[in-house]
Amino acid sequence: MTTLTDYLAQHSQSANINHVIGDISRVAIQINHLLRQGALADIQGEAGNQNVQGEEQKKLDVIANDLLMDALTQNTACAGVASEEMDNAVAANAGGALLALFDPLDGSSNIDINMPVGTIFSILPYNNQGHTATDADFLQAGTAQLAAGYVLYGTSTVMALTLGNGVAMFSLDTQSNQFVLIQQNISIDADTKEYAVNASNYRHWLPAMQRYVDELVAGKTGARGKDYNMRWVAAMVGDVHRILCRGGVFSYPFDTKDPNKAGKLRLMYEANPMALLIEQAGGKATDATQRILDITPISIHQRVPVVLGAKNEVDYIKQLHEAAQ
Ligand code: AFP
Repeated sequence: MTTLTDYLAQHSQSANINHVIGDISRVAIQINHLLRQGALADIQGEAGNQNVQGEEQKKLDVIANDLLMDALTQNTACAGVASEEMDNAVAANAGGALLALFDPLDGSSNIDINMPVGTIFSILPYNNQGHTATDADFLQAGTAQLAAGYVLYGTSTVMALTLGNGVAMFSLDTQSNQFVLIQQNISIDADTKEYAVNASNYRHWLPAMQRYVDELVAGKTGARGKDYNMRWVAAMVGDVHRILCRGGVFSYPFDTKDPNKAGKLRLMYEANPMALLIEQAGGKATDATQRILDITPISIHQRVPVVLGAKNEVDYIKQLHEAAQ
């Protein structure tokens, strides 16, 4: 049996990264416990306030955020912490070598209906050691990430982790309260017959995305010549996990619903960590035309269209978008 601690000791060169991932895993175990208690732990329902994105916060969004913030701001390796739920990054230990970013509870509309939710995290180097970290220190492209992953609270609780050299998966052993390695060197097939997209936004998409989904819906009778299946978890963690397990393509594409938003998902603590995991498993992650990991961020809460998963399918979507330009 290889625990997460054993795996980090064997595969990571950095005690700082191990320290941060260790704290994230301990908080994930606490969040898991609260989720399993459900209504009995008074974690369901609205918190009664909005986050910086103007979204209603759920009680568990706030609780999960506070638990991660408390742990990571006290972590000596962390110079700063940024979260979906906080307007600005929070400075931690100026001597720290790392910055941590997270979405404490992805898919929070799933909490009250007993569906999967997750925690997403990204770890960046801190290049200004000795000084108090600010938002500007976080504005590094996804290629700079030193580690990234998620914890999926599903039928079992699973962590997917990359240290930039492949993807490993760990399952939470609720007897010993430890994450235990279940799979390494995860690899996504280049082709797929399964896609994930919220088709209720169809009328707001670009013609290239509409054409792509039209072709999938046409199945054997259309240009792609094969039938496709569709799945939508409404928590990106769940959809990305399915892709790491059995392949597929996921998109939250550009839409014109709100002209101020380039897409729904957040670059720095949703798209970037997922893009690193997907690439490390042999897949691709783009905004439809450009590699997600190459995007230079201009704000910690910036949004980005996302197309990720099976390499050939992501390339095909890119071709359709480029042909339409
Ligand atoms: P939250 O950030 O509110 O938890 O939303 C989850 C999410 O950002 C992403 O995880 C899902 O893929 C997507 O939203 C679901 O969005 P729809 O509401 O369009 O189904």
